[in-house]
Amino acid sequence: MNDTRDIQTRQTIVRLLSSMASAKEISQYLKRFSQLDAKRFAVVKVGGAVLRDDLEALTSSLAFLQDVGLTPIVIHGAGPQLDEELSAAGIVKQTVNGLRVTSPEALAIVRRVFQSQNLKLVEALQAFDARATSIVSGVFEADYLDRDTYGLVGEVKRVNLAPIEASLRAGSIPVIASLGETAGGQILNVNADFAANELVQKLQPYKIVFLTGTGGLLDDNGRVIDSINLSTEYEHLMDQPWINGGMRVKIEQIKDLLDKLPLTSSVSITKPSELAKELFTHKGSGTLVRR
Ligand code: X2W
Repeated sequence: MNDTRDIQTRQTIVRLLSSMASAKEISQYLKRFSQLDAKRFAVVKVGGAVLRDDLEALTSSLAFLQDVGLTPIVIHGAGPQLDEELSAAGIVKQTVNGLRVTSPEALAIVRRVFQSQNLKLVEALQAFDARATSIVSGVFEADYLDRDTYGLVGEVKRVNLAPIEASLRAGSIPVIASLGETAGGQILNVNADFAANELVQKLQPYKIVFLTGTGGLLDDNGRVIDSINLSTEYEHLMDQPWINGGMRVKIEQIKDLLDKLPLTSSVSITKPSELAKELFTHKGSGTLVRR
């Protein structure tokens, strides 16, 4: 890190410290995170909408973590970008249970878009003087989910950590696209939340953060819900008419995920500009999901 950047970083830290919480509070978290095995710190899932609308905040928040000696593992989607590019190519969108039916001609576009979105984030991080490694293959071994229904869509069967571990050893942020590959070498389109869940189950990280455009789960007035406790509130929440389709799927997935994680792990949903606040303050930000 050069001197100017060093000073800028310190200034950023001081600004964050004074605006978010006491220095004592932040140091406590920093110490706890630093003591964890690098693989166990955090998995951050970035939705395609965040890459499109909030790249700068995302990049600076991730680079900040690296500045304080932490390396998050990033996995991203590209949903809105895929909608746009596929539609420009005249391919009509069809989804079943929230998953994109993917034909061979759509898959060619899916691969290209995933690669370009992945590079966009990696290059943005590097432009910020952060070290980041592009990983677009070799992590998710997959099988056809149901070829008749979905076409070239994958279900993750095995997660290969080798490329991620190599990146972490070099202190570089692994930036992973959610493409899968069959044993026979066929590339498949995998939903990024599903891929993130498989990755998290394998890594068992301390923090799991979903970065979304909404910055959390929203109540019926469109306000972010601070926290939900799934062991007591799940049934009640799912009965609410204002829980829409996308949110319903997300809550179901998070419940399923939390059941497979140690009690010390937590899942939260927030926006990129509040990532540091979420990680380093008692109050956190966005929606904390507990069980
Ligand atoms: C998703 C992959 C992208 C994704 C799709 O084609 O849209 C399937 O549906 P977000 O931005 O995280 O939603 N794949 C099979 O999940 O991106």
